[in-house]
Amino acid sequence: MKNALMLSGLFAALTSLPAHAQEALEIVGKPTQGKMGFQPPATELARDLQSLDHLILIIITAICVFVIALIGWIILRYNRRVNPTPASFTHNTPIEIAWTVVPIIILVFIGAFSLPVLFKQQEIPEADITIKVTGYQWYWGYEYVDAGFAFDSYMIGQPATGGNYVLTPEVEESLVEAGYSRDEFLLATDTAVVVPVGKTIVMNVTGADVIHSWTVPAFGVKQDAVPGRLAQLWFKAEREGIYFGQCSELCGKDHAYMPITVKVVSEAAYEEWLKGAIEEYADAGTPKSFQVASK
Ligand SMILES: [Cu+2]
Repeated sequence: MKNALMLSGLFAALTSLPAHAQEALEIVGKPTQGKMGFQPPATELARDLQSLDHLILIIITAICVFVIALIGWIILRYNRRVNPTPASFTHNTPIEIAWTVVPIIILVFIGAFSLPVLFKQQEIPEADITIKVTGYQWYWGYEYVDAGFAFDSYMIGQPATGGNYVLTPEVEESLVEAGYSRDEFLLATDTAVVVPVGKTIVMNVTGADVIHSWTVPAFGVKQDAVPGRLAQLWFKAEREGIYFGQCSELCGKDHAYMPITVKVVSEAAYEEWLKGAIEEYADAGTPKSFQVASK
């Protein structure tokens, strides 16, 4: 028994080597307590989405100010005291034309900026790396299609990793061991999607049981994972770091506990990780149990 323990410890130590390649990674894509706004964009898609959001925010603010000013003006200028004999006309053709045409112009203007962003998301470019992601109740499975291996990814602290959804000292220890801190509880997973910086990643997204949604805010991607369908999304991360996401389609009782961790690393670190991962996962198919070795 002791020997077996020692052996498994040794195995864990050896096979966790690939993870070392990304240990110094900065955590970039993460929600921040008490902050508003977006996470720092790490892809062109996220930048486009955020500028579109800013543009629309300006437009809707202007519309709201205009409408509130109109209401204020009417309250002050046309109340019963100030204006005892109201006008009795019911039509005003120029105004009716204006309030039809002006919104059309505003919508076409918004469309001119939003549709190109939508098309950019939806037109999937040629992939440098293809990953199939499957949503399960309640974790994600990843398959590196070109390299022929697959692994599952559980939130650190959920039952499959020996936790009970509570930040106990043991869970905190697991977090630290995997290179995170207690702040990343509910975000960090035991295994991470590792991708090289500056490469086009195409994710084929599906669900195994119910609808999930694979979302990483800093990448500007969100795609429903629907059982029986294969949807696609793409991203090209521009900055090395760790990025967190969440399942974003209510999928059952543990929906809140199936986060997403993506590590964007240098090409050399990716190659190194890939070698280790191929060895570690090649024969495993899609592992269904938590593996100590796969932090
Ligand atoms: Cu979910």
